[in-house]
Amino acid sequence: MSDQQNVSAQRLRLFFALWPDSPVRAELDAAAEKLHTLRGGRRTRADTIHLTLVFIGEIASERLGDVLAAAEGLAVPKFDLLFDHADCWRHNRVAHLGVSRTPPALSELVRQLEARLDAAAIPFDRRPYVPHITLLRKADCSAEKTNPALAPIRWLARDLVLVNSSLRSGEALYKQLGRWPLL
Ligand code: 2AM
Repeated sequence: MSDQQNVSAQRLRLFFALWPDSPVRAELDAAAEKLHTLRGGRRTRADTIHLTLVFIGEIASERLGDVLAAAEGLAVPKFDLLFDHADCWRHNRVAHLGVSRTPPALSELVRQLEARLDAAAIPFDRRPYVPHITLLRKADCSAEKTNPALAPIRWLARDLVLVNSSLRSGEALYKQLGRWPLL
């Protein structure tokens, strides 16, 4: 196979996300530690904690330019997120933080991204959007364990990122390929 064919055969695994700054990351990681004490499982590494906006998944590398273009010039203001509770999904054993109130600007951001991806014929995961931050996988989500009370964590979302995820030695490796400020 020629180099050119080799490059064009490459696949990426992409998603749009919000990435916390370090003070918020530290708060989220402290919540993960507390949850881990209760539910065990595998903690999300602090530097990979994020909030997914739209999951695109596997896509040919030639389409990267179209994905980057989809995030240009979005008309969404900065917004506040308040992660005010922990929960555990039994179907996939994911322990996470959630919001009681989804800010309209977050819904609008996801809506605009999805519309842009649709317009560019880029497939993505269309499950209804449930904002959550995964902190533990393979957690013990049995009902007799009560979720710990957590001090609400405030996160001011200022920008979004496009991330490529790959596996290296069994560990998720996330690389940011683009960053766009909110208004
Ligand atoms: P999760 O934390 O609930 O698994 C990278 O995999 C990110 O994309 C994770 O935050 C993951 O959410 C999210 N994601 C959304 N849909 C996904 C899918 N169909 N497959 C894998 N990850 C998905």
